[in-house]
Amino acid sequence: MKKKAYSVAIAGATGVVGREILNILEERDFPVAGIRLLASERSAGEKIRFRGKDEVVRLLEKETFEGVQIGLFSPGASVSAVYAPIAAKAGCVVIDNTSHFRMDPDVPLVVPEVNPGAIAGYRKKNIIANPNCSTIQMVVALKPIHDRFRIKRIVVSTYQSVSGAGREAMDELSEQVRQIFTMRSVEKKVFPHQIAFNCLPQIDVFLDNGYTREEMKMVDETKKILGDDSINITATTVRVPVFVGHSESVNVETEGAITPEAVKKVLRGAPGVKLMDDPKKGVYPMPVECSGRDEVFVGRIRKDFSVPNGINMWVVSDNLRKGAALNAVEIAEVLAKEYLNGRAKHKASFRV
Ligand code: NAP
Ligand code: 3JN
Repeated sequence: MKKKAYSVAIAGATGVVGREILNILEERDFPVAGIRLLASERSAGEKIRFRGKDEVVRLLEKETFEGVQIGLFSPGASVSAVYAPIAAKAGCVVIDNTSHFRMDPDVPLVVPEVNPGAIAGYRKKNIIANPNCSTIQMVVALKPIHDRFRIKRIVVSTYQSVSGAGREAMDELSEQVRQIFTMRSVEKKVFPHQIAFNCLPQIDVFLDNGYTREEMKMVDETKKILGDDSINITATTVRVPVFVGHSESVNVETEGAITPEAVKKVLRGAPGVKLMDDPKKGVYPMPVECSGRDEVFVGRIRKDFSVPNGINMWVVSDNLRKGAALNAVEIAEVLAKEYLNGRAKHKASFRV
């Protein structure tokens, strides 16, 4: 039987997340009947290649979503706040990569390996939220551990690459390295301090409680995705001079007795997880090896001797793929297969 195909819009198509979404739609042969690439007036008129054809980037406007069935959004939180409801009202199911709708009780926050059933809740607002990249990779690794040993407390520290902050942040790291090697003064536009050869213990703005917004996103989103408000979580998020791939040191304390061997056994067959754990042979996950890959890599699994039931581990994933674009496309795949198949409000009204 021929696969049903969908008209798809990408809002923020020229950004690092938008471009990765296009790559992944092609790679996974997502059934696209027609594609609409949307951005601001800065990029309108540019061309981006999709499936061997140059597609013109159009201005994101209120009228853009007529006849669109699935909208993959990454134009920034304030832009999604305005345009996602407009698209949703026009009958388009929006999968939004920004933080704007994540904690809305009427919007599901989904990682397909963890809570695919939550997708059904999209019907309330026609919007599904994609979690923050640091949250996604952590919950993919922790869900099987929570199911088996029941997590009481999580202490996480992140080492986040500059691509998490977008196109201009990547350019800033390259430029600062060049400036330093050519003895010029370092210019800063995106990050509050020099990022080249440095680590910044600040991602996003500081809140009144002393944490950054990125840290509180990890706390709040993890509870919502795991459906468990009782887990105690504390996070420290740090920007490091790596281009792609976020790393996390994750400490968990569990109700049930836990050993490194039992954790490895649980993670070995877990969806979306790849064990990379032979430290004496120098085998553990690192961003240079994990970027460009789809899995969440876990290594350095060891006992936390400071508590009766504790484990330490090291979790690495490609923040642009599983942390953003891939997770969004995987949500679209479940949505298309299990919810829209033959039941989308619109028939695809434009074709590539
Ligand atoms: P980026 O590389 O800076 O790209 C931003 C994109 O948004 C560009 O396509 C830009 O278009 C577009 N845009 C900006 N203002 C717009 C407007 N007024 N109307 C229409 N399009 C507009 O950033 P990125 O890394 O792709 O991230 C974009 C957003 O995705 C972030 O702000 C964040 O909310 C979300 N994000 C989520 C995760 C996650 O953890 N899941 C990770 C990274 C990012 P122009 O080319 O016209 O400027
Ligand atoms: O910095 C990172 O590594 C991830 C950043 C994600 C991000 C960047 C700007 C705005 C977000 C996000 O996804 O939470 C947002 C936002 O939508 O608030």
